Amino acid sequence: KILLPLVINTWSFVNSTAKAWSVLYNDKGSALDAVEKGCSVCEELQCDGSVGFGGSPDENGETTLDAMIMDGTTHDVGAVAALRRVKSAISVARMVLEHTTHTLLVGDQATEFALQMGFKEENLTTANSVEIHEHWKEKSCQPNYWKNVQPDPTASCGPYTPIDVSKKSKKWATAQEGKNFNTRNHDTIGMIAIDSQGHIAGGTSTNGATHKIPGRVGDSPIPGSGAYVDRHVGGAAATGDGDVMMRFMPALVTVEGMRSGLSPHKAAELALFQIGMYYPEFMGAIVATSITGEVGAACHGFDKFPYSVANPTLQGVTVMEVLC
Ligand code: SD4
Repeated sequence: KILLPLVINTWSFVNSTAKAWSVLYNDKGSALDAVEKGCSVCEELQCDGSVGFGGSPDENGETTLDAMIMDGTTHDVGAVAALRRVKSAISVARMVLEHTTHTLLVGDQATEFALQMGFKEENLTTANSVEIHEHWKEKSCQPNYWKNVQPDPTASCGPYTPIDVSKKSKKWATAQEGKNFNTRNHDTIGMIAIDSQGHIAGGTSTNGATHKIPGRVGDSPIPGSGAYVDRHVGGAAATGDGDVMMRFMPALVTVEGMRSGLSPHKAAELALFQIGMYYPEFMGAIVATSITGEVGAACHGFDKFPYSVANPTLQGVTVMEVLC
């Protein structure tokens, strides 16, 4: 049974899913447009503080962005990593796809490229990101990402302790409610869209890992890791501990699993299982869809993973959930 057009998206980022759905369904837009516009909504809304500006400050307090967009019809990819001072990471990635023969641009040079393409240079720091960074320094928490560094036993917070919720805005607190995911706040948007002609596209956008070592790039902008689409099979997108997950190319593994006959759910489960054999504690999740619109998801290392889907038989965007 064919259920197209389709959007599937990580977490409960329903505004993004709704935007992508409206591009496909109301505007009869392309899958690429749906992914770009859908993910852009999360960048503007700073979804969960983990997408877009003002979140996940690095050790120096700077927010940098990773994003990718992949066209399943042509197998073309555009991506940016450690993008500085430009807010619209996935749109810059789209420009890399449309206007260059490269796949990935990084750091300050990605910023220069964005400026050439007409994007605005802006400060990505906000009161919220300053607060997260200040809190981290104040409590003399150890850096999260150094090996062989013992946490200071006198520090009142360890590396993975969440920031003091009581001091946060109501909106922030609501966004965290019921969430039992990584306290490091790993909530990338990863989206797959298929238009009614069966053209598939995928994309990701994130501000990465909080307190990361400056220059760190996660899994999200890496094709096969953060997302992967294949016009003959389907697509998958990942979220979670990027440093670990990118060692296993889980989006590619999921798509290849589907190619060999697994359901989207089983294929995603297999991809995460392989990671778990090496890193039993890792936290991550995958959404997947076949090219005909059969969807599934899997997660590892926490309780349950919400994701959202839109297709013609669902009444608008529906949030689904899979147990880890
Ligand atoms: C990263 N994978 O940079 C991203 C963060 C993330 O859900 O997925 N959050 O590691």
